[in-house]
Amino acid sequence: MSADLLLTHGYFLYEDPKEVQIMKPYPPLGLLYLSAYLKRAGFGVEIFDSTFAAPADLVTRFAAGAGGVVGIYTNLITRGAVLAAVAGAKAHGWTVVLGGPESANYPAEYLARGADVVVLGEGEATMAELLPALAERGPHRLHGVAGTVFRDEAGEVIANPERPQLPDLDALPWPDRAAIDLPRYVDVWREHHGQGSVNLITARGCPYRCRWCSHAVFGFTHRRRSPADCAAELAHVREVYAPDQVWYADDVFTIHHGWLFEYAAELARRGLKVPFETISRPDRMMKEEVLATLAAMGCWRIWIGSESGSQRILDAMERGATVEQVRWATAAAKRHGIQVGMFLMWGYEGETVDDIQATVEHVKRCDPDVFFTTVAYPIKNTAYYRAVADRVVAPLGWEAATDRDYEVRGRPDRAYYGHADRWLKNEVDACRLEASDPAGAAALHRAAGEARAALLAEAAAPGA
Ligand code: B12
Ligand code: SF4
Repeated sequence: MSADLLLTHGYFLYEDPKEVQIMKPYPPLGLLYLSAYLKRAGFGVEIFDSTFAAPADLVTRFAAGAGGVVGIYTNLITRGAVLAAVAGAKAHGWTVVLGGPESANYPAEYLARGADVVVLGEGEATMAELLPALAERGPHRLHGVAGTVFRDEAGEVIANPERPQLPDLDALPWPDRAAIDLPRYVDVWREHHGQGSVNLITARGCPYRCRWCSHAVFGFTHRRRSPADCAAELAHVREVYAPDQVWYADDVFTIHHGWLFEYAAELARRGLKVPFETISRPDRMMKEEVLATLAAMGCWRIWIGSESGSQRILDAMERGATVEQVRWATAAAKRHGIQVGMFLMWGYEGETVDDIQATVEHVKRCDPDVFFTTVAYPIKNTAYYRAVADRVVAPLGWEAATDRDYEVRGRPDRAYYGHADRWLKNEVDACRLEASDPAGAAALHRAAGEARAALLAEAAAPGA
């Protein structure tokens, strides 16, 4: 019997040379949650996991089972692939439902390009109501199905009321990992990094209001699972998939200290210590006990959104954290034997060369084990987007681009931030070499100086 629903996503790892180089794939947990929930509710669900597949394989799948319902996860990097999947599905008579953060930000655009329904917010309960509604009434008479946007018979876009969020995350079944080839992910990780990794999540939503961050799915709410349920899932993951580590995909893993201590105690009670990486905010790490607990639980690397070394810029972002907190948290993590990964952002509104200089000094001082930079991009429906909306320049048409490609008029061009990257990297590397290789360090300092000079020249004469 064919399934009631085919779930897929637009992330095709081998289509993206950068992703192939990084080779740290995780399956989209949202789809696995949907599958588990809907199966428990009695629906037949199949997942076409695109990660290791080619786009043509997905079209072949559409051709093989013409006329079903397909649900596609969307995020901003997969716009082109999702649009191609929508076209492929429609060509074979499928009804297309989209979910995830990207389609929530652009429902009308996706409906205009072939999607039948866009689900906003959490998908589990909405899909359980939508699937029978689609079967009974078709895609144009979905009035009253909360959490959906669709086109009526006259072609008008209808947005139904929001659906309340699930009150109890423990009532959800665990992600349906058995529906995909999860061991392949673990193997790929192990082959490329020596460690197999699996993702899981202990909470939904983040109440903070960093102006550039997308809250398209969970809003500004925050709900946690119980420590016992998370620990039981971790035990299950370890037993079935034997990963060398896990990734807690939470927005802010240490957001609730009371919960963290309880979870650590639950893991200790079960004798469960699985090494892990996760992300947090510096201000939610400002206790020696938090770092000690993370270390005891098996945290080997903590990622910190540091963003800028300039307090002025952190304040403009409404980050709600200080440069000093990042310094303390970084040093404290290292004291407890936890590596630090740092995320940094160039080009936020109002950033000057002095702010970039402050970031270079800050990273040198913190000396994280690894750091990544991005140039700020305005994601639709964020406070940052709204502030720069009249200056957003889309260099390509909507279909061909993503929110990451947006330029903000009046801001330096990409070459400028390329110089900022070289300035930062050379300066940090130089500092690391100073004691062991003074000549090497001097060469790197020179390279950093040249990058800084190029940045200043670019600022004076862009694109020259
Ligand atoms: C962990 C994570 C990562 C990890 C791992 C990704 C992974 N595959 O697990 C890493 C660090 C690699 C990462 C990278 C990036 N990420 Co990320 N990531 C997350 C994070 C924190 C958790 C994802 C998750 O597991 N959520 C839990 C599940 C349960 O939620 P969900 O996926 O939204 O699913 C629910 C609903 O959306 C809906 N749903 C989902 N799919 C479908 C499908 C259908 C048909 C339906 C009806 C409903 C539905 O129902 C689900 C259950 O309720 C989210 C933020 C967040 N809290 O969700 C950001 C987030 C998804 N990432 C984001 C971004 C921008 C990125 C990057 C582009 C960052 C960058 N500059 O490079 C890259 C892209 C990489 C990639 N290949 O996709 C943005 C996306 C914004 C947008 N509008 O698209 C988010 C929302 C963060 C943010 N707040 O801005 N990310
Ligand atoms: S950047 Fe992190 S802390 Fe800030 S709002 Fe987004 S998820 Fe929350």
